[in-house]
Amino acid sequence: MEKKKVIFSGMQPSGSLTLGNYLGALKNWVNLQGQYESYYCVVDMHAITVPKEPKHLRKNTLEVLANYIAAGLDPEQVTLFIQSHVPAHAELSWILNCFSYYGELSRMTQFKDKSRKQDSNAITAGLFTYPVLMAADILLYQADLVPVGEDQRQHLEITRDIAQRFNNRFSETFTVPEPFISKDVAKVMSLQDPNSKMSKSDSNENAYILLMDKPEKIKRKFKRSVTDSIGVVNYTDDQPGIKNLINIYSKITNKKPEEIVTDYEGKGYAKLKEDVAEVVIAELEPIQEKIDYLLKNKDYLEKIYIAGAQKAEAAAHKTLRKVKRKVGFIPR
Ligand code: AQP
Repeated sequence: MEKKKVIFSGMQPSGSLTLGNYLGALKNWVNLQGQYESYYCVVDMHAITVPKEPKHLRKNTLEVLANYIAAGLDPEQVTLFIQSHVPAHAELSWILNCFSYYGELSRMTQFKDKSRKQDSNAITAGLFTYPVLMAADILLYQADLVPVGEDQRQHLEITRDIAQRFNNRFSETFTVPEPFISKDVAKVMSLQDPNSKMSKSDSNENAYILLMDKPEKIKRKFKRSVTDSIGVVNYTDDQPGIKNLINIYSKITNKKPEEIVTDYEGKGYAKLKEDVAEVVIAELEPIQEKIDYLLKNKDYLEKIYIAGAQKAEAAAHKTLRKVKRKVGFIPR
């Protein structure tokens, strides 16, 4: 039997998951399960690259795991685990740090964006080397494919560069992964600034929809979403707020943007906002019921992440042993 291709991806528990995380990545992961050997991780080590309250980190880590399962990831079919439970991620990350360059890391858009939001004295080395830890996450599992949103394409490129550099310096060690970006999902943008992506760590809670937001909150956030003064529903870059609402609507209903524009001819923005809220609420309702159930059953979540870490650790160790030998570390 042909060996299944390997998939790895993860999300940060930097908050609870947003509609952007769901439409941009998680929904795609669910569609792919079964066809691949899949590892999905809650990347808590990435989440501490910016200041984070320990009690919030603990809460968000379990929430993200619950969100994964509630959205449809099946722990019987995929390996679900918490990054810090598998120390090989930190170990490989250090080694890869020594094969990554200051120049290439300085060009990362996410670093530039996130460091702009921090006090310049509070930008950590961890934030700077974030893409190297991400490379370690992926390369440890010899992943063939990494399903992420469009916003992560640049980090995937650096992962490929690091893998190729290491393979060229020593010998074939890492599978060079391909990004797996669903074509029909543009970035989901902030509801308050439609030129920036929707992010769970945004300081303005009206900017994002959380998978856990209750219907009234979802309606309110869409109602307040920033649009423009043109007043006609069009799918164009000149109307980024409306374009974002159409993208969300389209992704959930599978209707083409042009069809949606036709449906809203002569109707105002208020109607579009109401309808987008309705389809989002309907999509999230069954997921929310499961999230509530899972968060009341922490023992079950614990069983999942313990079993997941054991499986992940076995695969990760194989790669790490090889890497250590190649760089010249003496085995114990
Ligand atoms: N707005 C988005 N549109 C489409 N895809 C998105 N993703 C995130 N936001 C959007 C995808 O979700 C996955 C999770 O990535 P992450 O949690 O590791 O970090 P991130 O990309 O930095 O996500 P956030 O929500 O913006 O977190 P914070 O606020 O902490 O930075 C990735 O596959 C990403 O592409």
